Amino acid sequence: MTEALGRVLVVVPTYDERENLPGALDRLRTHVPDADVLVVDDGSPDGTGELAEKIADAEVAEGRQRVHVLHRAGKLGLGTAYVAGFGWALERGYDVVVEMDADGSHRAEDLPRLLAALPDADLVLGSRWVPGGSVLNWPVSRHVLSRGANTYTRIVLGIPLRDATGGFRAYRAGLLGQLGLDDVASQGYCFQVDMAWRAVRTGARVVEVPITFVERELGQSKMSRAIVVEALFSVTRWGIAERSRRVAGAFRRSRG
Ligand SMILES: Nc1nc2c(ncn2[C@@H]2O[C@H](COP(=O)(O)OP(=O)(O)OP(=O)(O)O)[C@@H](O)[C@H]2O)c(=O)[nH]1
Ligand SMILES: [Mg+2]
Repeated sequence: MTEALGRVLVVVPTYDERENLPGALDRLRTHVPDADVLVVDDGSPDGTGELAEKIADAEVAEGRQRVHVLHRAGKLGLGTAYVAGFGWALERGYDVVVEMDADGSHRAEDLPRLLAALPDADLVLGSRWVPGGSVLNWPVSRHVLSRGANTYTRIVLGIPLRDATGGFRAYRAGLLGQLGLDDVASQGYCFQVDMAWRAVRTGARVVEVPITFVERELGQSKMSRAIVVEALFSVTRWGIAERSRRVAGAFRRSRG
C-alpha cells in the first residue's frame, strides 16, 4: 500500500525514551515494513540517541537501513524537533511524512489505516475523539483537559476538527512544503494545533481517522503546565486574528 503513496518517513522525536524506543521501532518494522524512520534526539541524557545510532548501524550491517538518526545539541522542544525532521524529509524527497511519539502512545498497527486515508487527503489526523477513537489508561483529568482543549480550539478557530492537538498524523510532503515551516515557533500541543490550522488555511484536505491512544507505561511525560498555557494563549490569539480578518473582509465587501 505504501508503494502507491511513494516513500514514507516516520519522524519520531525522542527525549529520554531509552526504554520505549526499541519496542516502538520494532512495531513500526512489523506494521509498516516499507517506511523509513527518522529519530530526532535532543541529546537525551539517558543515551536514547546512542541507542538509536546502534540500531541504525545494525541495519546498515544487515544491508537495509530504515532507521536514521538526527542528533540535536540539547532539549530544544518538540515543535523544532519536528520542523527539523520535516526539513530532513523534504531534502531527501520523501512523499509522505508521519509524526509519531516514541512512548508507545501511538500504535504502529494504526498507521496503515492513517496511510490508507491519504489518497483522498493532504493531512490525516489520528483522532482520539471521533467515533471509534479511544484513549486507554488516562485519568479523568487528562480526558477533561484534552476534550476541553479540542472543544475550545474548534470553537475559537472555527475549524471542524475533533482532535487538533494529537500528534499521530500523516502529511503529504507537498503540503508540508506549503506550510511555511521556517516561522513555526510553537511547541507541544500548540505545535500540533498550529500545523493543523496552517493546513486548513491553505485549503488542504484534512481528514480524521480513529486511533486508540495508549498512555505511556515507561519513562517520564514531558507535558507541563507551560505547554498547556502556551496552547491556550496561542489558540486564543489566532482566533482573535482570524475573527478580525473576517470582520475586516466583510467591512470591505460592504463598502465595495
Ligand atoms: N527531540 C525531542 N523530543 C521530545 C521533546 N519533548 C518531548 N519529546 C518527545 O516527544 C514525544 C511526546 O512527548 P511526551 O512526553 O510523551 O508528551 P505527550 O505525549 O504530549 O504527553 P503524555 O501524554 O503525558 O505522554 C515523546 O517521544 C518524547 O520523547 C523535545 O524537547 N525534543
Ligand atoms: Mg506521550
